[in-house]
Amino acid sequence: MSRLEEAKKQYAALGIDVDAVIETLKKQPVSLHCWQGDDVIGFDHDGPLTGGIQTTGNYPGKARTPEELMADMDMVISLCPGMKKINVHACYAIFEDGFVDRDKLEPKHFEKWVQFAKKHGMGLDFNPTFFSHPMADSGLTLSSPDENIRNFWIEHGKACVRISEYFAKETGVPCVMNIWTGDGLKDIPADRMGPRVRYKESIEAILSEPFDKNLVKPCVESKVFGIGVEAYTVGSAEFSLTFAATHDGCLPLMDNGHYHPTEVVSDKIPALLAFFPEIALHITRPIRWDSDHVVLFDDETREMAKEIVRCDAFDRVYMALDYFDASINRIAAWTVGLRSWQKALLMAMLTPNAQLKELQDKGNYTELMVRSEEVKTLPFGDIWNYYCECCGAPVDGEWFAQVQAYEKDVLSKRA
Ligand code: RNT
Ligand code: ZN
Repeated sequence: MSRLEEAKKQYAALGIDVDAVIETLKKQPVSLHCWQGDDVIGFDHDGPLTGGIQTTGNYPGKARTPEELMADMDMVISLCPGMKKINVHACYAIFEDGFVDRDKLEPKHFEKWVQFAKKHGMGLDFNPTFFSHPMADSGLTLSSPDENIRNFWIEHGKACVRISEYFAKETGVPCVMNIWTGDGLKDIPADRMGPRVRYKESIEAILSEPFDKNLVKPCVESKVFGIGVEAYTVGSAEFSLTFAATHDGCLPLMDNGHYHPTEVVSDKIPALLAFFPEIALHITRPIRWDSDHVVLFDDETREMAKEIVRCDAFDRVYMALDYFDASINRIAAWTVGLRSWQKALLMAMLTPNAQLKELQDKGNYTELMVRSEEVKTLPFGDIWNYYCECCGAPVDGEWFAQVQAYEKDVLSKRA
């Protein structure tokens, strides 16, 4: 018996049909963020990354043009199993007939992204970019006390709603449009509520732009703090969650880098699913602060995946990656993160969840611990390799050589 057959047999003994798992998993879209390829810069400005987020490192080979970025994404897509979507930020607009500012963006500025998504048969997600722009220099955008600034960003948000709907219509896949701003203050505020009320009204103004709720899925992403915004974040967890809960069609988006260090998003997923029809995730790896490190196959990543699977919520959770590491080969960073999330999902599905739940419900906590521990050493690696093969993706041990060759032939030539 081959290793694969032996492994399948072991899972079958636990009531798990490996082939059925693979058939299901390979149809679940994971949104691949375009911003790992160029350190969250984009194509619409020359200035630095702002908004309380930062990339560190200057590993050679970052993408400088849409063509380079898309070529790099082609590579990542080919190296990872599973279905993908492409996640684009508004600052990645491509101007072929002249620059326009963010409040004037149109679908045509993203036509190349649509072509790229269509080439791969994928959907697109979208994000207004409320940072890295002169109108964001005060640190406040949608919550600014300056009406001109607020209106500029509201117009940007509305333009993004229209672009999101265009994405959905073109690709035939709903577009998740995530609203995140770095709005906040470095030091103790004298007014915590004023900015939040303005933020609320601004998001409401953006969402007053007409759109089809089946095509565009607006989200609000919360955050606990940012660099230079240590004392106060306008879009806190309570703000964002309550906004989503009180605005029909708006989803909460949890980024697992955006909570206090002992909080875990794995525990928040089922809490939100008890109330919201749909939720969205940014999957990242926090270290001490919102560090946006590359996702690994670590305990909390696995726990988050488990909750999606155990809650039977693939059709209710929009999964997107969000990290940016400029200190290592960016293609490898992207690939490790996406493969890790795929591993976590596969392992979650290769867990006898129904049996473990029954042990919990019967109060059989001793056996629950024993069985949960035994699952950890099942021959997961054989099934992972099989899943990669089924998806036409390289197995572990085979893909990195391709990245090294690409670095030598392509990335190292980018001055
Ligand atoms: C920042 C948020 C946000 C960004 C992207 C680029 O802390 O996580 O989602 O990472 O919009
Ligand atoms: Zn995020």
